[in-house]
Amino acid sequence: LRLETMLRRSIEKDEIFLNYQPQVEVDSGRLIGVEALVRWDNPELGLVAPVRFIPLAEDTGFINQLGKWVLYESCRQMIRWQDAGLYVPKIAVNLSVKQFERGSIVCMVAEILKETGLEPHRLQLEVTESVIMNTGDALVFINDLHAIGVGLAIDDFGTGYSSLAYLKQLPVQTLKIDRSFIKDISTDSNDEAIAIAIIQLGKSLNLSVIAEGVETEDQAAFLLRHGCNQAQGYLYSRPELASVILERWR
Ligand code: G
Ligand code: G
Ligand code: NA
Ligand code: MN
Repeated sequence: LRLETMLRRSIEKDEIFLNYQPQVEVDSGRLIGVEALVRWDNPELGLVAPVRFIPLAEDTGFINQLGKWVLYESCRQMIRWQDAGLYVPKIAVNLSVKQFERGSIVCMVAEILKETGLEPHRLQLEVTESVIMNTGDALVFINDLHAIGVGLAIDDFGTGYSSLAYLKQLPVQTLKIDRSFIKDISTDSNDEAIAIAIIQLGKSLNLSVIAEGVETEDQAAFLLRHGCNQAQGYLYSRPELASVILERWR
């Protein structure tokens, strides 16, 4: 309960901030985007991991406030980088299932884009398969978001259970291969087969595929060999502060 109280005050107390993890083109090393990852730094608790406070935020409804803050900050940061001379092509922002349940997600996103001036196609929303499958009106929301021009990526792809028939109906542009498949890609033949299958699926459905959790040159070489030219992971960069991104990529 105390944690909940502290979390509720975290935004007004300026304890919430974002890290950004670069997404790169594997062969050229070019920056193609960043993923925004929320952080909570409390004076008493120190840095609290998202796996601890996101579920709490979801259970208590605070996720709506938090999610809105994250979206605003992400879009604003894109403009700040641009003003400082760094053009980041796109930013990926995670959405939780509770944000879909609220219904007003589309209005909120449209308003934030308008206020910040970020072009809709430079915002990509990340949802997991379970979010899509467990939200009654997900298809409606997702179509509405598509209609206002924002992109959609399916996060942790391969770990859920979305049917391919369903996937085909969705206006999604990107599949993110879950990092659990990338981890042992060179040694585990099952993971290897799954990664290749997802890359092929992306090709067949005309979707872009990005691998997450890429940590080694071997993994990157594997991806290139199999036609996946987008990656994110510690090999390229950890999630960093906006200022660090600016220094490193400008
Ligand atoms: O670095 P990492 O520990 O940031 O992220 C842990 C988990 O928290 C990931 O599954 C990520 O998708 C999730 N996460 C990070 N930022 C956000 C956010 O802004 N909103 C939601 N809903 N989840 C997030
Ligand atoms: O669920 P989601 O895919 O949004 O989670 C992103 C999480 O993965 C964050 O916690 C982020 O810090 C973490 N992450 C990003 N790159 C790597 C990596 O190369 N290796 C590992 N182990 N984790 C990573
Ligand atoms: Na994500
Ligand atoms: Mn993921």
